[in-house]
Amino acid sequence: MQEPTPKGHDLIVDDDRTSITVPALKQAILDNLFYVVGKRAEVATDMDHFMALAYTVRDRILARWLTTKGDYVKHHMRTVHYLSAEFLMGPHLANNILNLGLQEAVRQATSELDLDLDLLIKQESEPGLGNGGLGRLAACYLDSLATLGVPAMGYGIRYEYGMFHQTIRDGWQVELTDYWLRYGNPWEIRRPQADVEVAFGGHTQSWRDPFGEYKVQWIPGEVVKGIPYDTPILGYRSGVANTLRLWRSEATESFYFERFNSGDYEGAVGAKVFAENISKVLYPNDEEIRGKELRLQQQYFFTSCSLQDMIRRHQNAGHAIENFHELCVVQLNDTHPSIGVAELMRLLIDIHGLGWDKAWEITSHTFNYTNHTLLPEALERWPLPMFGSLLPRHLEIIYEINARFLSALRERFPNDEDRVARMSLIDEHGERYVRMAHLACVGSEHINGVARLHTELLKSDVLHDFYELWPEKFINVTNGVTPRRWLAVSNPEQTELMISKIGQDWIGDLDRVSQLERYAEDSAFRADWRNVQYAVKVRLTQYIANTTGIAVDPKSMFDAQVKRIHEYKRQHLNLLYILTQYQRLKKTPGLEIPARTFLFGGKAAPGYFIAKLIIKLITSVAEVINNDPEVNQQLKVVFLPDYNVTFGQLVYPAADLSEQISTAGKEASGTGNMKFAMNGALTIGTLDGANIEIREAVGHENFFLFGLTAAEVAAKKAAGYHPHQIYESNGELREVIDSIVSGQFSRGDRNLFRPLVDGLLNTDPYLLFADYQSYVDCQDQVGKAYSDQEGWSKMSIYNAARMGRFSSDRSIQEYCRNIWNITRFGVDAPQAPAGK
Ligand code: Z57
Repeated sequence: MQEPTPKGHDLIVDDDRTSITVPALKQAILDNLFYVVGKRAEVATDMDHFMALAYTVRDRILARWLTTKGDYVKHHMRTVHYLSAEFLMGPHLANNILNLGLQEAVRQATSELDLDLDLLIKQESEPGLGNGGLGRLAACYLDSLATLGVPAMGYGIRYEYGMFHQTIRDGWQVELTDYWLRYGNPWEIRRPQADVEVAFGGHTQSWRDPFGEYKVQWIPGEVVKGIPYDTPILGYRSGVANTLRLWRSEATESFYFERFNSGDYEGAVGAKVFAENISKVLYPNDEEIRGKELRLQQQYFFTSCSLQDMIRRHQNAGHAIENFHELCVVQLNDTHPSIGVAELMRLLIDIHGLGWDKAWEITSHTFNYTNHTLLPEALERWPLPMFGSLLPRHLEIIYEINARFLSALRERFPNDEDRVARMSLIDEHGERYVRMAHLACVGSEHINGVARLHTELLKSDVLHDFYELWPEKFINVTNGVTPRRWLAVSNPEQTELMISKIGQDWIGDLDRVSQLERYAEDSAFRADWRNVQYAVKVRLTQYIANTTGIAVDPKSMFDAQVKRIHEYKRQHLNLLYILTQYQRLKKTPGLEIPARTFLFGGKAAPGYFIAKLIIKLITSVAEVINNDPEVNQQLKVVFLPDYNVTFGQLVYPAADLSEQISTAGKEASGTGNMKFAMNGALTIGTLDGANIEIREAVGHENFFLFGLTAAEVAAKKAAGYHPHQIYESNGELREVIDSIVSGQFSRGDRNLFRPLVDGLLNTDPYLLFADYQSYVDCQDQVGKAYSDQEGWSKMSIYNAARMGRFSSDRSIQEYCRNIWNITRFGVDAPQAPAGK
């Protein structure tokens, strides 16, 4: 090894840990393998080589990371703090290599070492610290924040066990735990010196101080420690690396030893278990929160850690607490961190000695709230007794916020006690609850929905009272996804073809993909486009064969629905069409329809029986159809187990058709819809969430629309909806339903799918029957359109070329301008070194 180069003030020095030449990278991989992993090359496994490469890449991030941090402090930059209970980052290695501009150099270096880069990339187990859309959105936003050079930090929980792994046994979902840290995590750095304490339980005491001021002290029952683990988040060739800071809960030595030394061994062990449980496991429920106390502990834990950390860093940088909101802005990702409103008040008043009014001025100018759902069951409420025993001081503060809020409300709307009861932070109808969305609304400067329709429905419906009171707080920011991970990393074949025509600037500025439009009319390009699509489908075909043993034909249309399994997303509507086609083929053998492979992927919440039954129905239908020689040349059905980010990177590029078929008014935005379309898939979808805006962008003629609108859905429900009548009057639907009930897909068991079918016949809350005919007709049109390959390719290219608006870079620019009031970014960022 060469002597280390002496380091000056500039952290970016060209030595064996920062140089990006191929010989230096080779040397660094070997060096890390020996000194960090502790293995000789002769005996090293693929995992060892992955680790060595990951450390090599991390070394090249560190100077950027520390420089970025220093710059934010030095220039007193207003900083975004994105608080989220979930960050679904996906594997880091390939993304970091891309963002550093090291793709070619690393490929060369590994190949000269006789290592297979793609194999090494596959070794990384993904940090599955999220359920679905909400957690993945947070990850895309971190990517864009760093790319745009926005001073920002992500704050969350370092769950020891992330999203469960799904296996399929006998057609049913079975959950396995995800111990993602088993082989170590090369990307994170533990920072024990930045730990904080978080209290729970106990009671409060109040008194008057010598000046007659009312003071409160919280005497907690338990105290735990939060230890931060930091992961660098690189921008795409921006030279910036922001921080994702995740908190791990541990026992405080003092609390433990106090009990231990006084002979209370059980108490000591109990305190340790209590503390360590908090960051142990991610709740695997998407869109439904039941009032579990551990979940509230998790929310308070990471929110308190993060706010204390923000205050400490603010003060360490030499700023007065009174200016907190000028330098620190907080984005609440759903209501999960909304306890932060009460916690910041507590910290400012009880710990930092501010008066109520000043504390409220700071708090209400710090927070902003993003709502992600219209489903009533997903709006968080905590039973008052539980809340009060876990967070007694916060309940007092919430009462005081509420008292002031309601008295202002009564002034504005006199003699309207119904309104007061509807808007109160406390739900008093029967059992009492704390309403977290109301706390978030009252404590936030801005409230935003995640797609145009969603924001309109928030204003007209779910948060209508708050909109009437504070119309200026409401704003829409349509979601976006990062083109780095979802195109450049996951679809290198299409990326290369695009670069050959329009260069590579679009990766950092997706509006520029519009340059691709003119190639839609170029038949030679369309042929190239189809060849690329075919190659990507072959990749997925091999993966499907290896994991499920099912042989699918890459020449068939790949029709994909990958997302959490939920009734409102209507995977079972997709099934109704598959069964319709099955019945048609059985009746008319040789019927001309283009061959289709239906791909499903997604996890069901472990306690969500109907969702699990939908998986069982998919796998049961798959078994019958795939093994029926009369139809299996034209129809294949595949359920891909353990759908996750890594797997999404394989599926989005390979799909021809994207299923976005939620009941209108139920999907807040959707983001998978964007990933598919960017990769050139056409969408079959309802006028729901961001589908509406995607359809506008790509052109109505390049989108397969069906179904009722949100307004029609509401009207139909109001008028009295009778699914049974539709069943009676629609012959094809009746045959399909009858075939499920007959036991044809359950080895004669007529009861297995009864709960699902009965739900549809009796109530059908998500209106599958109402949309059935429209969906079937639309799917038939899709089939026809696919037979015209030239026409299909045109539509596909127009989709890919018109998705610029759905880059998360655009979303983040809107947040900066309209919500965070951040104007200074990019310009202060150090420049990336040259290199592709
Ligand atoms: C979640 O993934 C979403 C909303 C929630 O309230 C919870 Br809890 C989890 C999703 C929405 O369902 C999607 O429509 C949306 O695209 C995504 O959040 C990101 O905004």
